[in-house]
Amino acid sequence: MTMDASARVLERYNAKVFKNRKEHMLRINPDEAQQITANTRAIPGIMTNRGCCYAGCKGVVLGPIKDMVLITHGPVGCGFYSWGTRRNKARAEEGEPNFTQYCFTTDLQEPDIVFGGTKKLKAAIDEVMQLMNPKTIMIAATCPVGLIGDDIQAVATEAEQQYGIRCVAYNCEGYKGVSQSAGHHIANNGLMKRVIGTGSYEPASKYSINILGEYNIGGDGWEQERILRKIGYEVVSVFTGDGEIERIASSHKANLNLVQCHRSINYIAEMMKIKYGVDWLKVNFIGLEGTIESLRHMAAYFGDPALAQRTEEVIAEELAEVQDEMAAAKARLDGLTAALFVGGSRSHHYQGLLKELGVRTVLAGYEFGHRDDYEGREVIPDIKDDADSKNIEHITVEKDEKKYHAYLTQEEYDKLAALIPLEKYDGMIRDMDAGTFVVDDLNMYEADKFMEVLKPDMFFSGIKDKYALQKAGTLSRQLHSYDYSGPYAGFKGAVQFAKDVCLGYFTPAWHMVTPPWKTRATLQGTVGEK
Ligand code: CFM
Ligand code: HCA
Repeated sequence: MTMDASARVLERYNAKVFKNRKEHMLRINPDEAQQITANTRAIPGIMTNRGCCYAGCKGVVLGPIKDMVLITHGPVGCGFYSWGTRRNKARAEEGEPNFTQYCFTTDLQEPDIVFGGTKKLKAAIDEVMQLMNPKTIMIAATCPVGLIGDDIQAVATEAEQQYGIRCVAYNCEGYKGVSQSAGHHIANNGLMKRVIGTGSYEPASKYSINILGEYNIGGDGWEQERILRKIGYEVVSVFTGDGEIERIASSHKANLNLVQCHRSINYIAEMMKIKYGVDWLKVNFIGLEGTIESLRHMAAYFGDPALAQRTEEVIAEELAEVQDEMAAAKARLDGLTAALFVGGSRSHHYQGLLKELGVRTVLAGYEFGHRDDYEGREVIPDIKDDADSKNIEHITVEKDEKKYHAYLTQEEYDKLAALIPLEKYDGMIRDMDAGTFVVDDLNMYEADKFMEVLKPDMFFSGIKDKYALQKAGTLSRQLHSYDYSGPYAGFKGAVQFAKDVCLGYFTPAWHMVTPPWKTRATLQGTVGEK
């Protein structure tokens, strides 16, 4: 394991691909301000792990909102394969609906592509109104809709007039941008323009907060809310795990925004800061240290000694409950190594929790992170680093009679930064050990090859590569879906994670698999030979 780990991975590429992929890899050197290429198009033919713009808009940001109907306007596969595959949990509020279990799609067929699909979309809205009678409908367009030019915005406006509901259409066609990230941006813009600021819910507490970028995967959001309520905070809304339209609509009345996943929702945090003056704080409720630090930062923000004291009481109480189990897990896992490859912030957030369990991260990367996720905000303002934004409508936010775009030029950014203190935060690179590797948009070939060279004891990734990695003899846990476990956030979540990693790592199954590199020099051939 040396400098040439990435060189060995790159050696099979032709000159053009070599040059491209080389810029997406680096070896951590804390003495340098390191830069990485990110948020650029994947090379055609490479088996990238990334998803599409529609996945980011419909699946990630809008999908978890439970009291609205979300119609996929496109061929049936887009709706079907994004149905129930992300583990954003939701339960209905008393007397209120939970539509997240359903799949609504217009099922576009060839004649619709030729003659237009808006008729089908209108019919779908009528049917939804008849069957479900929701107060809000959202529409998410997939690739062919953009290509044939269906005016989904007009259909939405018409539905609003006809039914007196809120109907928001998103042109989040899959091909837009370079990854899911463009879809996050489009979804954020729509929520800002059409939902936030329209609600009538009044927060009761002066310690009122929103949690942004928390999608309640495996119940993570519920665990965070439990801790925050115990301290005395009022959670006005969560974006968007187990989310409700009316609360999201009233979120501008909260006193502070917490940003858990920065990648998918920084746009809303920035826009709410500009438009409503709601400050935001970067938090990380993954890992004990992360959770404790985040809670202390929140108390410091509100500056009330009683709140700070209550925070310390809750921390002590929660820690006492989990400390023994964490120590026991650490005793078993200490000295192991891990690789992490997830979409965005999790590859960073989980490193702290792993460290608490004695597991060192030797390789980490994001599917679609931007440079600021790697390098930190001081290095480059995220808002301008938006290769995926070329096709995205930008919202204008007004401040002091001047107009700012939510997607700012450097000049606009500098002006605005002088006007309001924009948040700074560290990227992943700065938190990693010297000599470890960072790879952006890791592909299947590179994952195999890095496994061979770095031999991490466990690989945290997603469904696309989990079984290939596992058949190669290494524990692979899904950090997207938590392999149907969780929650992993907060104090209790940390213990659940520790237990799951122990169970996985110490299963006797590994003795029955021989990693390919033990029997041959390359990865070609059958897996599992003795
Ligand atoms: Fe944020 Fe997420 Fe992530 Fe993400 Fe995702 Fe996800 Fe993820 Mo999958 S919003 S960037 S687009 S933390 S769905 S809940 S697990 S890739 S690391
Ligand atoms: C998405 C959703 C996903 C996919 C997970 C995976 C999720 O990107 O469209 O590839 O295992 O978390 O459900 O990231």
